[in-house]
Amino acid sequence: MAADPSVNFKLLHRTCKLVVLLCFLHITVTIFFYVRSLDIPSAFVQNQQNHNNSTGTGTESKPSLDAGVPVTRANDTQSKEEGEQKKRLDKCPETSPLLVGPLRVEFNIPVSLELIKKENGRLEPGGRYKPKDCKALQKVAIIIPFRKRDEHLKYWLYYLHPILQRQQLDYGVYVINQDGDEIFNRAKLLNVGYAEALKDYDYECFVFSDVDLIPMDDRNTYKCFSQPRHLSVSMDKFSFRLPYNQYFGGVSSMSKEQFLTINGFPNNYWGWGGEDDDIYNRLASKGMSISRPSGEVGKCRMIRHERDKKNEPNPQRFDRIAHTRETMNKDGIKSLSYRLVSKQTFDLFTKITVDIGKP
Ligand code: UDH
Ligand code: NGS
Repeated sequence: MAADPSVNFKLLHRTCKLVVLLCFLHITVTIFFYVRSLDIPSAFVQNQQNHNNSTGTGTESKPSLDAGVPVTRANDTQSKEEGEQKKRLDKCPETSPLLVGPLRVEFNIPVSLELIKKENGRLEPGGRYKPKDCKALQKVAIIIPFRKRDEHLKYWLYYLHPILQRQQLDYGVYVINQDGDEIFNRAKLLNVGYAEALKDYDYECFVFSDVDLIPMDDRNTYKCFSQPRHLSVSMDKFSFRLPYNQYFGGVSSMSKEQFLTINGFPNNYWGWGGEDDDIYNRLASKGMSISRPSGEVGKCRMIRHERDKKNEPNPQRFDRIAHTRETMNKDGIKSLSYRLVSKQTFDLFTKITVDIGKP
């Protein structure tokens, strides 16, 4: 029997209607979910609440910040998370896991500032650094007394920057350059370094280092201890021994508190010698003892050099160190005076040039 064409047509028509309806439903659902995925509803809530506030209905007394909650929550949460991440940064361990121990130190290899910069990509201007994965235990200013020793400074920067970074310190390097050609005064330059570094950052520890001394072991941490620290304890030039028990020259460290307890360093040792003994006397007179690393860890090399011009041995040094106790309260950081000539922020260090006068 032949099928009735009108019945077939009706069936087709119904099927088509159903398909169109399903498509419409599908599109509607898709649009609904798409719109929901946008932030439109929260914006809407915000506007609504703003409106409520402005018309004085209900939430009037609440600050309008409430209104923005849904929109600002994303930012809020983000900044809170960032803040917490900063807060959460754990303290660096007491002993850095990055240390390697004994180091080869030699001064016949060519080094350039470019190379040093390349090898220390994470330094901040002025020779500043802080570890990114943990909170450094101490903020350390490294102070270097300086005049016309650029070649030595290059080696110092070449060796010390990687070491200090492995030691996980929050540090800055300050080269205190004596302006002019008057007689050199190491201790006064160190006082200037202390004062100038504190203008930059809340340093809590100060390492005073000659420019020609390089540690041969990175376990000799350039930080502060419960007692003033002598770091250059076994120098190659002294056959890796201490020249005498009270020796405090070369490289030493002191906390801000320790430094202030002894009224800083003497300002009146012009020329070579004795200023480090005066510092030792100051510490001893305040009942402090000297902390030192072992002879093995405290090994260091000095860059050989001739005596500098205008740094001849100071003939008054013996007399001066005999009277430290009487002079130290008058002469020191409290009575320091100098004229700042310039402050230059280089990639690898901050150079402070000062006129410190003359004897
Ligand atoms: N310094 C300078 N420029 C100078 C003098 C001293 O930068 O003109 C700084 C530098 O950081 C140096 C520190 O002061 O490391 C101590 O000075 P120094 O190296 O002269 O003292 P040191 O006791 O040597 O190390 C003394 C001279 C020994 C000469 C030996 C000749 N064979
Ligand atoms: C002492 C000096 C110190 C000096 C030390 C080492 O005699 O300043 O030798 O000198 N004291 C006096 O002169 C009173 S060095 O061999 O490194 O040139 O640091």
